[in-house]
Amino acid sequence: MGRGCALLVVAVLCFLSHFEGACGATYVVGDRRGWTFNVANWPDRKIFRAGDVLIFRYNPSFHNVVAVNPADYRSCAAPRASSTLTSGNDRVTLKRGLNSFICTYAGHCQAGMKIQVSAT
Ligand SMILES: [Cu+2]
Repeated sequence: MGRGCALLVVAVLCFLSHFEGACGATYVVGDRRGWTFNVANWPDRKIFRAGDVLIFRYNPSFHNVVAVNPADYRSCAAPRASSTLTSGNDRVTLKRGLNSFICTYAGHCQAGMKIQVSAT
């Protein structure tokens, strides 16, 4: 099979199954500022797809990343059992639908350290 055909097959697989990692775009949350306060509007006017990867860059001494449901996103709360990302350079693959993340350090989410991304 020729190279062009192989590329087409990959493209079709991506389209059909949102192949994790193989095809998705990668975004650094907050761009140069990284994962920090007032980042909540960073997703505006961007188009995200399931399988795209978000990279959260931050100082792990002061911040973290917790995936939450939409209600907890609005109220800036996270269930105690939530798994918390703490590496300072965390990669998260988006799933279809709403993907919501907050920092659970006191007051940070309320200060806009939260993002909600809708992936198609
Ligand atoms: Cu924080």
